[in-house]
Amino acid sequence: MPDTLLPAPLLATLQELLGPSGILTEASDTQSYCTDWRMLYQGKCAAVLRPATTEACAKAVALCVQYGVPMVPQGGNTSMVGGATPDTSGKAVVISTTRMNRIISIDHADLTMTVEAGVTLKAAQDAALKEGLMLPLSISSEGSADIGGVLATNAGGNNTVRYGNARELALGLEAVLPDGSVLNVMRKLRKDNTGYALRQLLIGSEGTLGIITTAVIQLQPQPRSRETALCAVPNTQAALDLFATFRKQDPAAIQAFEYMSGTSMALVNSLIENCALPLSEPAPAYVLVELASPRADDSLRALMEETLGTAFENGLVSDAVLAESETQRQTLWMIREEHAEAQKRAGASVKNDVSVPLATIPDFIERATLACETLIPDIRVAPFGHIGDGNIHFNLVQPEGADPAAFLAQDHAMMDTVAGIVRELGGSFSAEHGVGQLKTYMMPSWRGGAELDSMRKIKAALDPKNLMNPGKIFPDVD
Ligand code: FAD
Ligand code: 2HG
Ligand code: ZN
Repeated sequence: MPDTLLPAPLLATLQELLGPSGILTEASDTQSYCTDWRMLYQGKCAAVLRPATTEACAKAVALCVQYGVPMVPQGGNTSMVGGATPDTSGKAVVISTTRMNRIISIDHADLTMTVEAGVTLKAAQDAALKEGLMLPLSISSEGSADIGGVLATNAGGNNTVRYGNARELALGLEAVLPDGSVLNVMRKLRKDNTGYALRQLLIGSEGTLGIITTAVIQLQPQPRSRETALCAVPNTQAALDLFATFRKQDPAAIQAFEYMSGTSMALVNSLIENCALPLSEPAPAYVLVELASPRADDSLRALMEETLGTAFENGLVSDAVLAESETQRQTLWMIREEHAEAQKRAGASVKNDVSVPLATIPDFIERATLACETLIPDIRVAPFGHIGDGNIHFNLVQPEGADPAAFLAQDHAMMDTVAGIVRELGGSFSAEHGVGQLKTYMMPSWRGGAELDSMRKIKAALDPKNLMNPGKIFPDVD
């Protein structure tokens, strides 16, 4: 007998519908789907359903609704907020999109890609690259994160500063709604003001309003020149001033503008292989700036060198290294992209994925650092992030040698301390990773009144039985 809480008739019907590789019930097979990337949540599920088509997905959802079985949509399972992890009851099924993994077409006239939800972001980027195009969304987890997950979380990342979040890139969408019906808004139109933009409701809904199965993604021409530099800066204000300087010179050339604190960089340098600091000495903070252009001339190099030259003279930059080859560029990017992994290796950490108005970032970092160091002496305050978007990952790493569980027991105290300052500055406690289950407790105090009320009404209208990813975004009971 399989190890599952699913009613026998439902199990039999699902097995017939999905085939042998379309349903997993043994705990040894389902375990990895029930734990998040950070290992913060250890859930359980009755089964993992792996439909290979939208039609099979829709039928599976309708069956689950008929039997009252909760469903947890899952893509690459890289959520930073426990969004794709089931609870511990063992009653839910995880619905994984990994077998819906076809790149359907690339359209050179409209510059779009039509792609199924289970394609990894990296595979989609590579397919665009092969055709001389670019899918302009870049996140460190792109090798595992799927198109469906990226849209469901409205992911941001390194190129948001130029191209926007996932939301801005999705022109069309197909999704299985919580009653098993299929919403097909697979249009590739830039202008389409015909009633509500329902695709935008699904984007960023974190699996609570349905399962995204296919999407039309906006592409861009592949840049023909790129310049990348890692700069040491004396403080956060200098990082921000450097951003303003580049923006003044040529706002359209800024492809990425990333911030890394000295503390977070030191963790990368010491804990990740092949990520030594490529500068002569450590600095209080760093910036990774990338410029890109559709032109293949030297103008970008001149822009980078002239702007950094002036920044040296003005004291905004104390040292810098420019990538002289694609390999060097990738090494600089690896140093930036390994911050999450380095912090994972450093022990327990509490993540504050916040955004604040740009001008307030230095004040935010200074005040939040002081407040957290007062709360937990020896805490390692290790912020980094997408400073050009005002998005700082204000991450707090446990004191060296401390007990991880004791540190995590204070997570709400740390998150509330940081969020209090973010609120005063007019920011958001959830910038790009979503609310998931980690931050549901914050929703009533941050999104009260008509805003939370409207969200609940939309949820109740589409999912009256609360079966689609329950316990995510808002607490089931306040
Ligand atoms: P999952 O983790 O599987 O799911 C995430 C949420 O989406 C869950 O609520 C789930 O229920 C829902 N979901 C998944 N697939 C679907 C679907 N097809 N339909 C409906 N709902 C669905 N995020 C950023 O924004 N920017 C970054 O720079 C970034 N960097 C990261 C770096 C690392 C190392 C890691 C581990 C994570 C990072 N993330 C980042 C967070 C994460 O990768 C993103 O949230 C990503 O978009 C999740 O994609 P996924 O396929 O892994 O989704
Ligand atoms: C990044 O920007 C990701 O690298 C991960 O969003 C952030 O680890 C984090 O908190
Ligand atoms: Zn990020």
